[in-house]
Amino acid sequence: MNQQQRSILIDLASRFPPPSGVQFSYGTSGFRTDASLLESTVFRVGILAALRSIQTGSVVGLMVTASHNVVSDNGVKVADPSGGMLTQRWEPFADAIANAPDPHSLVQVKMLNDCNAFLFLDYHRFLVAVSAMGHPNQQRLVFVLFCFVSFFRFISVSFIFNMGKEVLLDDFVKKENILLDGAPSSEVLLGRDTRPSGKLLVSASAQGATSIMGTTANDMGILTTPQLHWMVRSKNKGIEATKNSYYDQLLMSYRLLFDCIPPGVSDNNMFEKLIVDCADGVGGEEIEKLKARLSDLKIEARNIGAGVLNKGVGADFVQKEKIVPRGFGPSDFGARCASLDGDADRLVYFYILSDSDKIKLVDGDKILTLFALFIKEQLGILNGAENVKANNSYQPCLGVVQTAYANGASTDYLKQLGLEVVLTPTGVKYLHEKAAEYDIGIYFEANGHGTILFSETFLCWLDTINNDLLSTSRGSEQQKAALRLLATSKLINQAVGDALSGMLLVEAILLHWGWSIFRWNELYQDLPSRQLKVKVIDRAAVVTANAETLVVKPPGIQEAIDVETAKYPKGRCFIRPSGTEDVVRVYAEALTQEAADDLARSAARLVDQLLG
Ligand code: G16
Repeated sequence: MNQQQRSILIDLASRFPPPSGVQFSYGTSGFRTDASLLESTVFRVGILAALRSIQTGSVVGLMVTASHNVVSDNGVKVADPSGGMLTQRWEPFADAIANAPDPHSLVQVKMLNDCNAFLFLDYHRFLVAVSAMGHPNQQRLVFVLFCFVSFFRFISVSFIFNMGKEVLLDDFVKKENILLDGAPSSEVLLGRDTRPSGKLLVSASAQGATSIMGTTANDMGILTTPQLHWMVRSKNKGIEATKNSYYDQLLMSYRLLFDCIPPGVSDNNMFEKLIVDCADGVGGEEIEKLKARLSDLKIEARNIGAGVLNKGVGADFVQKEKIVPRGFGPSDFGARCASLDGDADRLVYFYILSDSDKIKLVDGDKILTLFALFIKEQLGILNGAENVKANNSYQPCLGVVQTAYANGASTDYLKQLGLEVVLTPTGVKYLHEKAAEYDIGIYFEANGHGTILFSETFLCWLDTINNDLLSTSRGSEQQKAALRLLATSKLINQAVGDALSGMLLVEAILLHWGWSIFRWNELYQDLPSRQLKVKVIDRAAVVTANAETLVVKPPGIQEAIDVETAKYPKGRCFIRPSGTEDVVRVYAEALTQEAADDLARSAARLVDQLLG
């Protein structure tokens, strides 16, 4: 790093001092905490995003959002050039840069100052000694001795200090082979949700990104998290990265699916409107844009921004509390409803049960199941085609990825369908990585965060099959199956879970089969479950293994949970530290709601006794 770059960084970084006594950690989905503590962090993540852009020679994204958290929180995460989450290899660097105590510790060798302090001490002692001596020979002797002592002290002090300390950015840049001098221009796309703190934080992150010479920061304004991820991916593929092109792609592929609906399918569902709870977040404005261009689906958007973000509304609230969100009531009984979260990367469906504030939740597991059934059906139809039979050396591999939160009934159902089901720890970054190992990988968290990934190999194969079928049996069910799969790969966000694109795919599939939300929900019956959160002094004290199904630390707690779980038929229970809130989460499942509630409460008590 050259001197000019170093001084720009020190100068700018000193305008964003970190708050004292706060330890930041790049959690499940980036850094998240009270917005008032985040300025230095977003500035530094701006630096990180610029370095990642230089290293990869590609556009990188930076999103300021705290998604489902309360409105006073905010957060920041980085979208890698693929449009997915920041490579996990860089997370320790993200932690280190966010926690560096002062601007100098980012780029300067602090230990030299310490060495100077030692030398100053020596010089002071030397003057005192010389002034106490009368004879010049004695003075010369003291002078020579001073030089020796100082020299050895300098060497040893430098060595000792250098051993433990690092020049954070310099060392990282070297280790990651990032060529700062003469690097090609780099670009960071910035986005934010509707939180009031967002504007200031985006400005700080832009200053961080542009503090790395040659980097441009492009503010895309207020948008959904998945839109930013989509734009990063598109821009790096040479596709226009605007909201308009995002909607063009979504609407074109939805239309294609709509046009491929098999003849004779009941259209009962077609004219029923879908009511969407937008969590008073960014989804409100975006769904209005979608509605304006969507003629084949009636949507009524509620909670579009006038109320408090995520308060009594949104996908997280609906999924955890299983009660009617604000703005919905008995008059909506029987309607097909959906909820987005604050930054519109999660989607759940629900319907209102009569005479109560209770809802029937149709969660991420059910969305996954719907998608899996649809894909499986299209692959089955395609397999019947002569061209495919003739060239059956390639058998696309379909896999499903869930977390421990997946309802046991959903996992059983998916396995009965003959699908390969894998569990990963919570966090899209883990599920996405696993799903990318398949030709078609479907991943969903029960909370509604997920998507379908299609491999390049599969898409090339599909293109060839579609072209063959076009010339031999255009308009056949087989060719339509190929088209449906191609359209699905364009409709569903390939970068990250996306409530808007997921919602359009759900709607297209329901239309395809002529299914109501009730029919969809009947696929299997969820086991009753309960989720709780417990405030603890240090959530990091809980360490888990086996995709978070087992507590390794603190000792004894897993055994105690096992004893409790054994009391309930079909009982299942686990605890894990949240990566987005300062809590330990508890999940329990059992044969009855009462049993699931009891089990969750017992586990929460255990957590409270040991860690609260
Ligand atoms: C983020 C992650 C999700 C995760 C959720 C809750 O969602 O993207 O993968 O399930 O946090 O995580 P935790 O239980 O660790 O707090 P979002 O929608 O808040 O960005």
